[in-house]
Amino acid sequence: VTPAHAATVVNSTIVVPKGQVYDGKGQTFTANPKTLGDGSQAEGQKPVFRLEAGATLKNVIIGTPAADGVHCYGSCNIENVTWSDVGEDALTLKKSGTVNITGGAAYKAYDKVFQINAAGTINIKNFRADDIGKLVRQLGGSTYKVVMTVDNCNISNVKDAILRTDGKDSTGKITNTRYSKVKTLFKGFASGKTSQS
Ligand code: DGU
Ligand code: CA
Ligand code: CA
Ligand code: CA
Repeated sequence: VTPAHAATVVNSTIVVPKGQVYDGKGQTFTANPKTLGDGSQAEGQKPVFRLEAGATLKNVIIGTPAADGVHCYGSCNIENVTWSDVGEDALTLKKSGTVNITGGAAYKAYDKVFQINAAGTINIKNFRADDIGKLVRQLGGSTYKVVMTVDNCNISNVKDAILRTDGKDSTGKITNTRYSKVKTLFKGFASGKTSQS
């Protein structure tokens, strides 16, 4: 019998097919550093989970090492997922779509938590983040539009910015959120593209 507290070591990326729900039931998953990546800042690591368009990942703890976290190939729903020690980054939008993050947390991200590599929307709600570089980063130098919203979150110890873009059309909105020791809320947005209340 596997004790409830034992982490599952993931040797090859777990794929959640289009439109399906993967419920981890509170289990902890860690990357095999030899096959997926060691969770350092080295690029090119593999994800622990790959979500196809419309997939949902819920009730999962991603432990350490976390490699390249979660990759979303289109819209995805992330519910009650906690990264206890973010690897290279926590989640990447690889193809256009909407990422909804509801509940959960991310800790110890040396640089980025959510990396946005395609046009789309990221909505982050009821989330906790501590000891991170940035909560959301639109791919450096990219000019497609990304809509970023943060609502009812608790964010602390941010070395760079909560939301960061280089895209002139991208927007950032932060509502009803507590923060402490955050260097800046928004970085790189065009004037009039951010709001906070
Ligand atoms: O400067 O290296 O987007 O992790 C660009 C960065 C960028 C990576 C990548 C990723 O290409 O951070 O998804
Ligand atoms: Ca990266
Ligand atoms: Ca880390
Ligand atoms: Ca990455």
